[in-house]
Amino acid sequence: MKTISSRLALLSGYSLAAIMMVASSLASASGSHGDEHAPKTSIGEAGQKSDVTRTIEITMGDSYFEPENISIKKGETIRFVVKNDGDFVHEFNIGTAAMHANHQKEMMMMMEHGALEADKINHKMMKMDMGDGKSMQHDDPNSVLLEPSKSAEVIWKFGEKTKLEFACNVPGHYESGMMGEIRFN
Ligand SMILES: [Cu+2]
Repeated sequence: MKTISSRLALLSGYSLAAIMMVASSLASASGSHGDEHAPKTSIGEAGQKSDVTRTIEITMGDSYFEPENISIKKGETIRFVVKNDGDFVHEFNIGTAAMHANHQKEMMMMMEHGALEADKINHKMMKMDMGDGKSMQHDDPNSVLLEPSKSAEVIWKFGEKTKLEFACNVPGHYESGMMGEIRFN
């Protein structure tokens, strides 16, 4: 649901996210890193077009997903057709809560480096070598990052029953409610 309060929450989300970043880095320094390095098989894998059994349309707004939650079966290959109907950049990302938390830190860095702005993606900067042979480019098969009015597909094969979420990890958005449960049934 698009409400005035969710928009306000989004606008203040950037400074809030900065504070939360500090809090989470302190927490991870003293605690465990969770399952951020868990094998991909725990969340599933990139799916093949020929295995798709169902299409789920996902609409992203400022700052919500429609539908709010989704239900899938283990082993199912789903084609997600994701559309950004909002005025800001949004992400659709399949993962565990720990993976999302980790990715939020990366996205905060992208924003600090100017690779990601509130309403646009700086594609040139995304491709830049970060010094370790890696770039900030988003080409992971479990996610898509979209500018306003853009749409894209994610084909994903789910594995065994796990606790999964779909989420937007643009700074401030997850906290504003841009996450939903992926329920296995
Ligand atoms: Cu978002």
